[in-house]
Amino acid sequence: MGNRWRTELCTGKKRHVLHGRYHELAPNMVPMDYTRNPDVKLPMQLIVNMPELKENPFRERIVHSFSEDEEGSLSFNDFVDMFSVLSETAPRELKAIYAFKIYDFNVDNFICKADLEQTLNKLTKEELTEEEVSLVCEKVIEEADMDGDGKLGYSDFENMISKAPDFLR
Ligand SMILES: [Ca+2]
Ligand SMILES: [Ca+2]
Repeated sequence: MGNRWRTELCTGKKRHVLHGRYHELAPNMVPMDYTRNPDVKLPMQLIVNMPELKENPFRERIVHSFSEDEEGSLSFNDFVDMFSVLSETAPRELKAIYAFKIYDFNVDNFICKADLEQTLNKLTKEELTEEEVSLVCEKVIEEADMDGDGKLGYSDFENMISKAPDFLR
């Protein structure tokens, strides 16, 4: 993702507050002076324990979606991106792009039945039986899969969330 929306969504004061919080997570690693844009990344484990994420069943997927490495660690800019997209004022389209990344568990740019099953299991805290989950996911794919390849590409996904906006929360 480019920097355009980053600077639009998160400037000045907000960015300063986020820097304070980023610093707080690892005072020994994160310098207070960020004018030289130091090459610092904080491990996912520190970030998923923040109050905003701690209770979120998708916390690890969320952090991963904003990370540029395999481990899910976040630079300060990644961190700012994450809070910008999570904020209520983020554009819907941006939220949709990241929701797609978050639900794409095996990172193949499609949401297939297995991705949906993992999503649903997290959302329902495994209150449904395996069979029920399987049925619901089949149904969702059947209804949203516009090009009939049996899985959801991004445009199928957009179509699905326009009917079931809950997927964006
Ligand atoms: Ca996938
Ligand atoms: Ca499809």
